[in-house]
Amino acid sequence: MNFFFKCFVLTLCLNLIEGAFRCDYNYIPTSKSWFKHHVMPATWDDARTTCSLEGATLASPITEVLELDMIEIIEKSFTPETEVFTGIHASTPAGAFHTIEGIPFSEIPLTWAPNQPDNKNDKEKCITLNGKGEIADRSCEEPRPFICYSGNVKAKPNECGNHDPEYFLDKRMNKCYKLHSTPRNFSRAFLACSAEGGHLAIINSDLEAKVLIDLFAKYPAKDMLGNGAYFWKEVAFVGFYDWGFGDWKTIEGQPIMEAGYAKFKSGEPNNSAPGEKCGSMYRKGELNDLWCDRPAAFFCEKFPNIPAYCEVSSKRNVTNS
Ligand SMILES: *[C@@H]1O[C@H](CO)[C@@H](O)[C@H](O)[C@H]1NC(C)=O
Ligand SMILES: *[C@@H]1O[C@H](CO)[C@@H](O)[C@H](O)[C@H]1NC(C)=O
Ligand SMILES: *[C@@H]1O[C@H](CO)[C@@H](O)[C@H](O)[C@H]1NC(C)=O
Ligand SMILES: [Ca+2]
Ligand SMILES: [Ca+2]
Ligand SMILES: [Ca+2]
Repeated sequence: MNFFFKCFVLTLCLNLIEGAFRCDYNYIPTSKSWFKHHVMPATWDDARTTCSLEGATLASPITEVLELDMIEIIEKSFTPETEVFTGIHASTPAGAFHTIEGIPFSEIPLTWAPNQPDNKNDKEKCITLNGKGEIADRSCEEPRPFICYSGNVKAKPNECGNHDPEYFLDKRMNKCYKLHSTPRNFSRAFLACSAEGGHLAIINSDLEAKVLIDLFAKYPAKDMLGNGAYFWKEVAFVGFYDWGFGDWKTIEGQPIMEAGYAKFKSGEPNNSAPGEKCGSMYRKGELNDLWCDRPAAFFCEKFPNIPAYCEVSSKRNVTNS
């Protein structure tokens, strides 16, 4: 009788998904986090923005494991002396030093570099970390390399390959689109779309113009936050600009006529003072020239599978007895 109650010991080897994130990030098992180092130096605000648009956060050494991972990345990718921006800053109206996640400085175990902090010229509101594990207070405006980080995300990406509910897959074009209703100037709009794995939308057909018109209609002016005197809500940047004197080409250098859509509103382009060189679209789909340095809403376009998503799995033994 005992025989039937004898235990079976069965060891199964299971592949468990530990997490998934965009493939341009590397997974480091010690902190169970995803990292990407940006070699091109940027101001602190641009670094913070870039990480955020990539769906991540400007990395701060908030725990010892995270700090060790950051140090290793700095040593491998830069030099031990290189200082990267961390997410620790005092550049907001709130003043006191804290991480982007809101963790106060006093709760993070850190070692200052020699002679730091000195708040030189009362202008050093951002904290850097070097490959020796030392931090320093530095100007937020002086460009530096930086590291973006994401904790372990297990949720499956949406059909546009990210976790941004504002991106939607248009079945007619088989492309993903987003209207950014937080205004940016043209260069920052360009940056935002590429950080998301796409580009400023290039209108290649009447049908694609219709897709953008429909999307614009979902964002009535009254629902867009911001003072109308600074943020004109009837137009949004798209991917073309004036490469010379009225040489309207897409951001990829193709004349807009050849790209497939060149319907300017009557009276446009009018090169309104002090000069308009950047491409935008009115709510009804007609094109317009717009001031590059003034913030406006903007359209991004991307392939659903870019950036690619990578899964990491670990082997675990499950014992049944
Ligand atoms: C010229 O274009 C600007 C926007 O780009 C617009 O505000 C202005 O009304 C236009 N002027 C005329 C005369 O159409
Ligand atoms: C665009 O905006 C950023 C900050 O958001 C600013 O640093 C940059 O100088 C602006 N560019 C232009 C051409 O105005
Ligand atoms: C699982 O079992 C195999 C074979 O018995 C062993 O080699 C491996 O180290 C085990 N892995 C874990 C995570 O326990
Ligand atoms: Ca300093
Ligand atoms: Ca297109
Ligand atoms: Ca104009």
